[in-house]
Amino acid sequence: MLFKLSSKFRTFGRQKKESKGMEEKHFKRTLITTALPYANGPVHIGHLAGVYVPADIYARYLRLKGEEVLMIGGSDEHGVPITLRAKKEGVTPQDIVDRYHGIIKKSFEDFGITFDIYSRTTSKIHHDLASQFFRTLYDKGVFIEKTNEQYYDEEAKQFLADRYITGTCPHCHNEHAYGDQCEACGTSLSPTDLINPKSVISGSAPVMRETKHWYLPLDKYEPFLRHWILDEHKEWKANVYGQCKSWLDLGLQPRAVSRDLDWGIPVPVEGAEGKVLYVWFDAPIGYISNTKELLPDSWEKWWKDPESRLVHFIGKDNIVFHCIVFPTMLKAEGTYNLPDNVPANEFLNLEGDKISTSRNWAVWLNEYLVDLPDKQDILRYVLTANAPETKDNDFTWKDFQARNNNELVAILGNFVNRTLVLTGKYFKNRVPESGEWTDYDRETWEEVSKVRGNVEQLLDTFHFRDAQKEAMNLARIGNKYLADTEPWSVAKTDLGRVATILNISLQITANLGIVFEPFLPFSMEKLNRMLNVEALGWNRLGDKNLLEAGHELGKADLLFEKIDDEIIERQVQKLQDTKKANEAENHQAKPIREAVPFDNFTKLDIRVGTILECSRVPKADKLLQFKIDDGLKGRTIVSGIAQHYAPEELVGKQVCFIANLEPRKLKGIISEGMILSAENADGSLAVITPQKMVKPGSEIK
Ligand code: B3M
Ligand code: ZN
Repeated sequence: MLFKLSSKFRTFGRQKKESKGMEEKHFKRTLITTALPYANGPVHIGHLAGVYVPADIYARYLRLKGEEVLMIGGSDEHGVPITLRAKKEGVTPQDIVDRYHGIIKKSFEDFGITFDIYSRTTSKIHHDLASQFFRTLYDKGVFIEKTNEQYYDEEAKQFLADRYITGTCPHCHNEHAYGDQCEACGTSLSPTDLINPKSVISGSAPVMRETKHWYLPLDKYEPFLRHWILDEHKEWKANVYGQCKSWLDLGLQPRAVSRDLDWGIPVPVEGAEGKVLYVWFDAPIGYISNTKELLPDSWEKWWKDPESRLVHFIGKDNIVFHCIVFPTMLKAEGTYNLPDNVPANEFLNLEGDKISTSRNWAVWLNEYLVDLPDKQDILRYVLTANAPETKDNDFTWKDFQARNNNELVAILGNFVNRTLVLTGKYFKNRVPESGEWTDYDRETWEEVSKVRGNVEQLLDTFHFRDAQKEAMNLARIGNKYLADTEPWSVAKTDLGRVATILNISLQITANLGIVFEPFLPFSMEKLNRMLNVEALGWNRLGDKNLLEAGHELGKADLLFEKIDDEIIERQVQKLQDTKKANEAENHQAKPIREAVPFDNFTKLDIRVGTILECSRVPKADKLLQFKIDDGLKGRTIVSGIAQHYAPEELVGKQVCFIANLEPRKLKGIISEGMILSAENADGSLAVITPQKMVKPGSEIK
């Protein structure tokens, strides 16, 4: 492949000015890596939108063009969050990663993410390679060794990683802040900032103790990084370039690449017992290990040959590690290529809120496919149409429905369907022979033939949403062509002309099958079956003779179906239930009201009574009517608890009631008092009963 840097700059703002004088680079092959998700939970739409769908579109596009491509993925199985989760569940970290690695891998397969390998960082190949990588840098004298003081749990006899310490946030006084961050106010913290620090393991107050670690001296590499990124990679996305620039402008500090932890890759030097490589040191090496696992004999050419191009797909929170830390490691090692591009995305929110694993605020990929089976492409489409490429974006179920119904069904599906149905009707399902083209036909084809260049330019510069829009534009051109030429009316007088119109429409349809393959692989496979063709390569995109006259088509079927309100409402309800459950969990008791004199209390006559009868009040869905044995002549009370109890549940139970409230008329019934109940966080009510049976009429004091 000939990859011309200068040609990409022509259209895109910032790069354009600064492209002068830059050399053209020639690459033979592209190595695509995707961030390794932590194996401590399933993957959700945020992962898919930010990393895996764009990477997959890109990989499929390059493969369709016949280029040499590898797409490398895997699970990140080290790090503190995994050990914390294991501890919480009372299982081993290995149990956790085994469980989620399987779930994550399957979700990616189900969504058609075409990894050449999806492996894991607990593999032996990875442990060996990461260990060797550290040792090479160590032997070269790259690291600084430093001893400093860190929190230590004397009961558990171990040093505490930042996440293993909780305490009060010095900024907002949230009592459950972590040693690295307060999730209530979002401030980054270090463990020593916490007021009243506590160990998550034993609950005891940690003490300071000396410990030795190895540091990567990022500061020494700053001049190299400044030049390599700020001068040589001005074509990087503005959000990525900008974040790198602000890190560099703040000045880089040495970063510890080891941790005191018993889960991870042991630090391979003497005197490092109980220490492992920091997860962010080993994880990116996972890209290399997984390539090596896939291609034991030829992996090096993908990583070291200057004609191999490295592209990292990641989310914005990983930018510093992929643009600054990992390149420094690679540079220090000395034999590897540096990334050519890092097209990081911003974040996807869900219905206006930040996606969160711990709050269960997400659309989980495995659950999506249970609720909406076979609808992978719709999600791929919506996530690309709404991709957080330049800023955070929001996923809503309403938008999901609208994009399916108004775009996939009404534009793409509709054009394909009309074309195939008309061909079935007028030409027995065979591609009709085209007659002479009119000026309008030629104009239409001119529009069609622009699509390829536009899509390519957008994909080459990682503008996936616009590229997909441009692909959809081809279906729009098709719809307009059918609407303008009206083959159904022309059929009454000139079947020869209809043949030309449908030939052109079918060629557009076959072109759609090519241009949409990277975006909607499942549906395009279906379309190819309907056209009775094998997948056509990218290089034929724009060809007006993809389908030969006389070629018999397959069976026409709907490419996409409308999604009803009901299905969307169910998904929205699911999220509302989550929100309610979260609110109930976070519910804080209301503050106590103003103090009252003791007399005010003694004025109230609160008694215990036994329920003799209970029935619903007609035409009042909240009210129950009670007959209560109050130890005297008995009384009637009406109470608004019908949504929380069935009448028969309560008969025979004892309740507490205010006996001297002035009687009130409710729905025509005189209520002589009020039954006491407690309101739960979720709004449900529980009537108050004495802890043991007492004589009806007993006073509450
Ligand atoms: N596991 C963090 C994340 O999932 C981390 C990425 C590693 S990429 C080498 O966001
Ligand atoms: Zn705080």
